[in-house]
Amino acid sequence: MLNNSIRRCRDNPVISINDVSPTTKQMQVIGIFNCGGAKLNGKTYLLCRIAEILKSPREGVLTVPIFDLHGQPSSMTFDLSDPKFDFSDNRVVVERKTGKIVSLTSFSTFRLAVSDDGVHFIIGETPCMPLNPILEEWGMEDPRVTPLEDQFYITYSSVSRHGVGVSLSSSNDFKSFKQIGMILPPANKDAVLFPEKINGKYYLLHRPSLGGGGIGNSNVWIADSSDLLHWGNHKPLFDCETGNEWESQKIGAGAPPIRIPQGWLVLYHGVDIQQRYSMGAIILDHDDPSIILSRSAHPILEPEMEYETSGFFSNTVFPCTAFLNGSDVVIYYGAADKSICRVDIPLKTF
Ligand code: MAN
Repeated sequence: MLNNSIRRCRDNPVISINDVSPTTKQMQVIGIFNCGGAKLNGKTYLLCRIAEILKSPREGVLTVPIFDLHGQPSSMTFDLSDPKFDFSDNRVVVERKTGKIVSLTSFSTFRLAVSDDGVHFIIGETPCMPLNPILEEWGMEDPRVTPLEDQFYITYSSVSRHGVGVSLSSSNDFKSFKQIGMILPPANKDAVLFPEKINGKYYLLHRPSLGGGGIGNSNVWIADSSDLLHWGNHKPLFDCETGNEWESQKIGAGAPPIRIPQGWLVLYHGVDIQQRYSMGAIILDHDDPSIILSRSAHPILEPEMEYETSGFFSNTVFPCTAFLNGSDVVIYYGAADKSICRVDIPLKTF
């Protein structure tokens, strides 16, 4: 059901494939979507994930850019009719015999988008963040940006044959970036940093991907650190076993927490059994963020518009950025792993 209090931007998608140039002439952009964002000098900066493939010489062939073991640009080619592989999940190539993911179907890097009004963006023509060819052999994904002390910290997924882990970089101007390194090894993703120290410690939400070994679910955990590099005191914080169908498969933190009068507001994504991604919210205690004060029973944003229900991975809304703007929360989200959209939601909705 469309909720009247939420206002999707009339210009949605605010950023789409047509706005982006491929990294090289041989590449083709297939999506610009999940983005971390920050405000700086009155402008909105979005670090956007772009997914690319290599143009194929013929129909029925998929060529994915990767880095080889020596850190040199390379590629993997698959015949889409090859019975050895299962291509039914658009995002990955699965070897039928072992059930293992042997490749992604695209390679992701980050582009910077800048706007004066939060709706019209100018997008950089080349990837803006350096890449670690070993840890990011298969790309870098889903950035979240947290303003903290005098820096912007970027948490993101580093993807390689070794798995998906969480890396950290920093910048103070979005022109140069410092790679800090992997802070949580595989399998982990969807990490968001709190924008303030709490009782002298840094806090992080993260999502270990469990379930593969048959024990546990993909739930959201909390950890703390005194230096941003070494994380400990890991505790499960909230889970997907709520009885709510829309978040029954897995959940992951979305945008970095924002301080509202009631506590820390955290937007997250919940996934149902049909792999439909919706957005929920949770409020954590200001002084002890391991205390949950309230949680949405129903999704606050669901895939309903055509640009959300149909795309590279259809039926997906994936928030990674939220700003307070007067009495509204402005959210940027990836729509169907294809484009970037904006929605404004009154704070009172939460
Ligand atoms: C995973 C991640 C996201 C992606 C969703 C939907 O959670 O890879 O980047 O947006 O799936 O495909």
